[in-house]
Amino acid sequence: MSEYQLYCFAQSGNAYRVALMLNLIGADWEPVFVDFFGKGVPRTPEYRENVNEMGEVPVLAHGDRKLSQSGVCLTYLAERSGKFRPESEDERLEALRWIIFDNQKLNGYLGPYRFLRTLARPPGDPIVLGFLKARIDNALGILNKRLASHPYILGERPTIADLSLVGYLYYPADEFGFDIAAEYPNIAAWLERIKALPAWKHPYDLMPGHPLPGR
Ligand SMILES: N[C@@H](CCC(=O)N[C@@H](CS)C(=O)NCC(=O)O)C(=O)O
Repeated sequence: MSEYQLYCFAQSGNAYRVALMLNLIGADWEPVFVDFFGKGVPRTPEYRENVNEMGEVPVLAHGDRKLSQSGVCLTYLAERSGKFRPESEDERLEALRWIIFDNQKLNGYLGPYRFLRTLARPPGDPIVLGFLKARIDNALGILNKRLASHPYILGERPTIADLSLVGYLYYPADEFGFDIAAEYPNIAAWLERIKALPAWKHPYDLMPGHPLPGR
């Protein structure tokens, strides 16, 4: 068995953050497929009892530990590997600030937006989609402005803040109905910088479950 197991599925940008980190640090890891769309596994009592009481993916298993919340998983891997780690107290606080912003306001809206627009059956209410899109545009504008003066979120090198923020941003534009890279040039350049890191992989090449059966 590999050292790390990641409970995940290909369409989850929340899980992609951790899968990407594991790959970039060269960890010995394997995915554990969670059937989210077919069997709704995270909603089952067994999953909540044995894997994650919060009913979410990702979960990072390491020995006796089962960690959830991608920001916690990224922090754990950064502490253990020394890679993508914010170093000073100021850097740690700054990384945490961007990870919380990301989880709540950027990918925290972008993931549900894509889900309701493209993956849910039936699709979401247009009024809800419109609300989410306005919040997403605001958050992407904030990120694009930050990246005008910073090659990476904290400065000159990539950290877990970057790996959190890329969560959903490599998925195909047609899944969102708008092209983030085309609309936000600083985000586009930053995505290319991260994509150039050795061992970078696309979410659909890193995690199981793509394409969805029958789609
Ligand atoms: N803030 C969490 C979000 C995790 C999350 O919402 N994961 C989705 C899958 S992409 C999920 O499991 N949703 C099930 C639910 O909310 O009931 C993280 O970063 O890990």
